[in-house]
Amino acid sequence: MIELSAKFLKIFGSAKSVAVLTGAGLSAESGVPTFRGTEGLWSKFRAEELATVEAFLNNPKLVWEWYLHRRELMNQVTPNAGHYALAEMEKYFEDFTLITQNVDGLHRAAGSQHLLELHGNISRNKCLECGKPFRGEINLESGKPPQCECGGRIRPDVVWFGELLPEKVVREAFEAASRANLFFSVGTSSLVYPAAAMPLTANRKGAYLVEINLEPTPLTEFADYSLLGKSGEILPEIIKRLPK
Ligand code: BJW
Ligand code: ZN
Repeated sequence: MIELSAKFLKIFGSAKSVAVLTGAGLSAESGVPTFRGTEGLWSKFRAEELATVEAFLNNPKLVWEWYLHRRELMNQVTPNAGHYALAEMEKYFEDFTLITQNVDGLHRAAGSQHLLELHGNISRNKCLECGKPFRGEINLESGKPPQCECGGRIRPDVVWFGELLPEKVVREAFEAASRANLFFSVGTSSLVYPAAAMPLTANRKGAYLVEINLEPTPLTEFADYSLLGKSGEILPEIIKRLPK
């Protein structure tokens, strides 16, 4: 049983508007590797080598191999107790927004409805030039990824460094952060913007800010309440304390 502060429980029990931002740490207990850290995806490859348009243009085959490898992995994993707890939390509040940086689709699989995917979704493909969705097979045997009818190269529908996030999604996320009474930041290193600005916006507009992470992050000093530990253990404990 995890000790939870009385102040937090009071706010949790009376909040009308709740927003949650999640990162790779939430899916770690499902077996999806995080990005940073010694076990992270980028301990072998540097981000700039793979998660930019330049990297894709320089070596589309390498970038596609990395994404197909991760897609394969993500096809085999299932939501964990943290994903299910957030899907459950949604039912208790009049206004609830789940904002995720994750591209793995696990929140949807767990049943979350009001979900904003900031960095896209790894299961989709689109054209690099015209943005049109592509539903065909990705076959790398020829050494060249498929092309769109416009001649553009097909790429994963995720957001790389230096690219703009989907406009409507970001706008709705900042709106949800601005009106929240309570904001949770869960399993994210709080290093990547604009996502990292969302908890700060919420806090500046008056939300009580809770951080759940294995370790302190640059956000921790701004949090009203920091819970150190696994999100798959802490979130279910929090849900148990909701008034019936
Ligand atoms: C657990 C746990 C458990 C583990 N329980 N916890 C200088 C200053 C400010 C900004 C910039 C700057 N220079 C450039 C920028 C902008 C840039 C940026 O933020 N860079 C920073 C790194 C400095 N941002 C962008 O480029 C964004 N676009 C943009 O800003 O457009 C405007 C613009 C245009 C042109 C120029 C400049 C600006 C786009 C960002 C796109 C991010 N894309 C990625 C890849 C997605 C595709 C893919 O999956 O391959 O998104 S990067 C990667 O990082 C991925 C993630 O969503 C994102 C965040 O990572 P996350 O989720 O926080 O994971 P980790 O691994 O970092 O952390 C995991 C955490 O979990 C850790 O803290 C663990 O402790 C914890 N944990 N197990 C609880 N069980
Ligand atoms: Zn196209």
